[in-house]
Amino acid sequence: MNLVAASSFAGSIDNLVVLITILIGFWWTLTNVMFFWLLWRFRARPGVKSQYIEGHEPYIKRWITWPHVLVLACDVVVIFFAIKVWYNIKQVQPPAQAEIRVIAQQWAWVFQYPGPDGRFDTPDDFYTTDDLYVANNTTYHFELRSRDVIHDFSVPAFRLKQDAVPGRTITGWFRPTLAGTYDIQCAEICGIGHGVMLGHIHVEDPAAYHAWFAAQTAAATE
Ligand SMILES: [Cu+2]
Repeated sequence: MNLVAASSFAGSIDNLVVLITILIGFWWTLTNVMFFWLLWRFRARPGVKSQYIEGHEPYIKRWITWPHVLVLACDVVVIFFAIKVWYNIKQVQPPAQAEIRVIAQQWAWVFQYPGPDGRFDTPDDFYTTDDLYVANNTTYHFELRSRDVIHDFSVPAFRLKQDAVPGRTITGWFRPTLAGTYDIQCAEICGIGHGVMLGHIHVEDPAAYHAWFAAQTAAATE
């Protein structure tokens, strides 16, 4: 697991996780403190008879109702920020500077590069398997496909996860912001080799990437 934040939207997903952790942490702590304090405060003591309380009385019930309302208010806050992040990542696609096709299959990743003409399925296309090379600070659109069953293209360092569904071409985007090599994993059980369906994404500085790209293109069109 690589916890580096290496894409333009990784930070907003992390912020959402932190927000949820803080809200849940607050209620978890409060609930446990309350629970153990009540256990201690009303423990059995000689000569004190226990009361039978149903909890329907308004002065007792409000101890349930008010926290319940406050928790629901926290839910609304989480939903608001979740929709905002979802919209910015999944509903809006910033203009592409480069494109890549990701083809999942049992049990490997095939990456199709459009070549210098920038178009797929032309003679200058080239491919890599399990290793994806991209240029840093470049907005990529990806086309995600599957050759057989449902897979899931997951790049934890980018906070990117997208199902690949046979028969469909699913588009998405990412923008790497930190050079380095990061894991690609399949995040959908896809058969006996699911656990070894591992790849790597190599985020390179644009100059190094373009040199590599030119070499691949020369090899592809020879
Ligand atoms: Cu898979």
